[in-house]
Amino acid sequence: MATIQWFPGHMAKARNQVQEKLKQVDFVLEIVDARTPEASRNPMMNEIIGAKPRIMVLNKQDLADPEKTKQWVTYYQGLGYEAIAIDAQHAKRLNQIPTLGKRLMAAKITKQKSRGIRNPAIRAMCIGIPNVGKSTILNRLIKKNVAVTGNRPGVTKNQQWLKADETLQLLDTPGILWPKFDDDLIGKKLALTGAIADSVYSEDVVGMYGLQFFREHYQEAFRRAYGLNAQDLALSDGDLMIHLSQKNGFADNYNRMAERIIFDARQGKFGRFTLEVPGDDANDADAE
Ligand SMILES: Nc1nc2c(ncn2[C@@H]2O[C@H](COP(=O)(O)OP(=O)(O)O)[C@@H](O)[C@H]2O)c(=O)[nH]1
Ligand SMILES: [Mg+2]
Repeated sequence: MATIQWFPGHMAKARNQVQEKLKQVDFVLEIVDARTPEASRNPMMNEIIGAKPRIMVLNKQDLADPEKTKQWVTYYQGLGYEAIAIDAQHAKRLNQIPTLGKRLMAAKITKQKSRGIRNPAIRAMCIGIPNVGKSTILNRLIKKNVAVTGNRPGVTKNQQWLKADETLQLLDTPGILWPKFDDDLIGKKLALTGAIADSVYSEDVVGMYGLQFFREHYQEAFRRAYGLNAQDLALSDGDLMIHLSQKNGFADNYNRMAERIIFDARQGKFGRFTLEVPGDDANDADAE
């Protein structure tokens, strides 16, 4: 894959902005794509969030492999975070986020109550790379409860707080960090799931990654989707790409077949999938 630049200047700016906002919240909703939880995290996320309590939100669970999503939730809980898998477009599990937040902040809420504060408030912000669903989650969580609750003493910048419920307030703008896609494998995962723009990667490389991944990990779904027989599946990756290209009428235009594989993966033609499991990658930020 053509190396994609990861501009240190841009990163520093985004990081500073997020760190400024972090000072105003009690905890963080770190949003990741359940199909690729680690690749869809900024590698400096832990450093940036520091000791702030956090809820790992594995979004787009509707597209991910349910078994692997469970593994990820357990994995993040094992690291001491709250963790929940949701589908931002459906309210049911999403509505557990305020409950988790209150559990995470129980000590603070108790303290406020003991000081006579009748309606304790806890504050959070969403953080994540582009396209993981931050805006969708925020909008869903606040429903119609939009409310300006004014600035905190000592906070100079105008900051809007939105009410998820009587206790949980959310910063109106999510913190956006960039993925680190100068790593080949991370870049391919982000491209296949549509997290990065189609213009910044080579579809032949990403399509081949998809072919290799699905034939290895979701072989039955892949076989069925393309009507392959045992003989086809015995072909090398390269020969299988050629075969598929011809079978689909693209002749020797393999790039078009590669594009088709990417498209089909995103459309769910090979079923729900997850590209990584805990501990199988060098890009695992917590496993140093
Ligand atoms: N299938 C599915 N799509 C989602 C989910 N959450 C968000 N999306 C879609 O993902 C895309 C990016 O979402 P958005 O909220 O704009 O992401 P942001 O860049 O992090 O704010 C949009 O097309 C959403 O409709 C989800 O849970 N499941
Ligand atoms: Mg957004």
